[in-house]
Parts: sequence; structure tokens; C-alpha cells
Amino acid sequence: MKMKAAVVTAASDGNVEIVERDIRPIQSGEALVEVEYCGVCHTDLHVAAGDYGKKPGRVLGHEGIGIVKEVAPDVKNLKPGDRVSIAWLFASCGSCEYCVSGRETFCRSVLNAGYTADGGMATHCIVDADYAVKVPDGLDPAQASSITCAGVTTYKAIKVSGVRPGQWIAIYGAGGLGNLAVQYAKKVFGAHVVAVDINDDKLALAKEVGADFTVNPLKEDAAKAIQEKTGGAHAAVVTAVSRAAFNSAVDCLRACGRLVAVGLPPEMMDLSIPRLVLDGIEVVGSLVGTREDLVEAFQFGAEGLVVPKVQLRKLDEANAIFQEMRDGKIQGRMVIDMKACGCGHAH
Ligand code: 8ID
Ligand code: ZN
Repeated sequence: MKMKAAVVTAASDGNVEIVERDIRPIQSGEALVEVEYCGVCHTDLHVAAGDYGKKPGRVLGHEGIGIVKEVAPDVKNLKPGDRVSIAWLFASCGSCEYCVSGRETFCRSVLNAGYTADGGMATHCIVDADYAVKVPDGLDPAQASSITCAGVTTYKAIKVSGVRPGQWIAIYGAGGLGNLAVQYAKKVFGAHVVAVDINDDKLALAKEVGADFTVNPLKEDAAKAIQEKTGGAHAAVVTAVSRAAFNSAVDCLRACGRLVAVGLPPEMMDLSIPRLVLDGIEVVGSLVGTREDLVEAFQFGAEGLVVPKVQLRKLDEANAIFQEMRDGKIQGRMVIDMKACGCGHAH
């Protein structure tokens, strides 16, 4: 059997090519998933561009949702017909200090879909069954794809921020991740939210989904505006792909505020040591979420508290989507509809 997939080009130049590949037989612990939808995350663009090392030939995609077609005889947790996720956390060792203490995304021998393992931007994907999280009934599968990375990552980052109901959180970057960050912060955590982005249309959408106010740093000093309006944010989650945003986020916090770093620009940020020490600022990284975080993040989607804004596209449009992402033109998430893969086969 053959599948169609978006793979990183030989040059790892920020583009993909659509190829046809054989689907190998599944092995112990694995399941074959027929992919329905796969969201396009900015991380896919980083991987395609070789920002963290060249990955020629890798099948991208870690916002995959699909239907289990076949499971290995030893797989007990899944059966054909189940709807499951293909997330960045593709597999981990299951026994190290990180895996056994609720920090499995930091396992030192982790495999990541669309980076160190072939991912979900394809008509089919073979997954480690233990890491495929079931999608709850009542959650639209295209919306579920966005929660598989953008949703769970921001849900977890807000948890890590420690923000409490009624406190202020600043969300830097109101793109695919940031739009969901605003929704989780407002609707699930009960925080007051300020959204910061360099595109006014993204800020308008952030406002629509719950931001109390918005700031465009191209028009005013974002940190100063936030300090003035809130007395300093209690927490900031930075999803923007820019060091300027990280630097501004440090400055927008009140004393003892916490910055949660989520965006992955391959750059350095400035951190004033006196600011860190004298104001008790905390800076911490957050990496996607555990399987349990994803169960929780999905459930809030199923309950309608969080509604991902998605637009369906075709697999052949992957490079066009990347260009729109570079240009900052995407509202919410572009999601590839694999049924519309354009190959002429019925999947
Ligand atoms: O687990 C993680 N830590 C994780 C998971 C998923 C994604 C991290 N990421 C990383 C991605 O690799 C990427 O670096 O988070 C970043 C954001 O991913 P995304 O939300 O999928 O990207 P996007 O849709 O392109 O949104 C980025 C937004 O940042 C804004 C853009 O306008 C866009 O809306 N932005 C930029 I670029 N510069 C900005 C600035 N200086 C800015 N917003 C405010 N200030
Ligand atoms: Zn992602």
C-alpha cells in the first residue's frame, strides 16, 4: 500500500516536496493511522528550514488526527476505528526520571513526530500506540488537530505560568498558538489577558476570542503599555518567533512575574541580571504537553470552551501555507484535509 506525504527537501531549504511512499508493515506496539487532518505549525517551518539541524526526507506534521486502521497484536489501548492524535510527543522511553515524573516531553530519548520520527502530514502514519491520545466525542476532528499542538502547548504553558483567576497574563504572538493561548487563559484559567502581536488582524481576532486588550509593538512600547494598564503582568507566555518579543515580555512583568518561553526563534534573548535578581523575575521554557495534558486540552475543546479557528487546505498547498506563515498572513491555523489530497485515490 502507498501513502502520500509532505517531506523536507534534500536541501532543507524551508520547503517540502509531496512524495509517494510505501507503507511498511506495522510492528509490535504500533498502529497504522489513516490521517484525516493535520495542522501546519510554525515548528514545521523551522524543521523544514533546518533551524535545528537538517532533516531531509522527514515526513513533517505533529498536529495529526486520524482513524486507526490496524493495530499490532500486542496493542491493547487502541482498536480499529478509534480517532487518535499524532502529536509532537511521538514516543518516549517511559522509564527515565522525566517520564516517571510527569515531564515525559523532556525525556532524553524522546521521539518527535515530524522531526525525529515521520509525522502526520501524510495520508497515513504509523504511530507508537501508547502515545496516540484518543479524541473525545463531540470534538470536531479538524479543530482537534489544532489542539494536538497549538492547544496543548499553550494550555500547558499557562499551567506552568502559575497564573491565577483574576491575574494578568500577557500573550506575546497571537498566531496559531497565541490565539488558543488567549482562549485557554481567559475561558479555562479565568485570567485577564493582553495579547501582543505585530499584525493588527491577529489582534482583532485575539480580541474576538477573549483578549481584554491588545497591543501592537510596532505602534507603541508594549511593555510600557502593559505596565501602565495592569501594573505589570503576573505572567507572560511568549509564542512570538522573535527575540524582541521575549525581551519585551521580560519588561512587561511585575515583580516576581514569570515568563514562559514557548516560541522557538533560533536566537538569544537579553536578560538583565539586576532585573532578574532585584525583581525576582522567573524565566522558564515549556515544551508541548504530556499525554494527560492533551486529554485535558481536548476535553475543554469538546466542551466548547475553546474553539480553534481553522481553515482547510490541500496537501499540495503545504509550501504556499509556509509562505503565508512567513508573511504573517494566517489567521488561526491552516489545516490540511487529507481526504482532499488531490491524488485521485479514495482513502
Ligand atoms: O512546545 C513548544 N514550545 C512549541 C510548540 C509549538 C510551537 C513551540 N512552538 C513554537 C514554534 O516553533 C514557533 O517558533 O512557537 C512559535 C509560534 O508557533 P505558531 O503559533 O505556530 O506560529 P505563527 O502562527 O506563525 O504565529 C507567530 C506569531 O508571532 C507574531 C506573528 O505576527 C505571529 O502572529 N510575532 C512575530 I513573528 N514577531 C512578533 C513580535 N516581535 C510577533 N508578535 C509580537 N511581537
Ligand atoms: Zn507545533
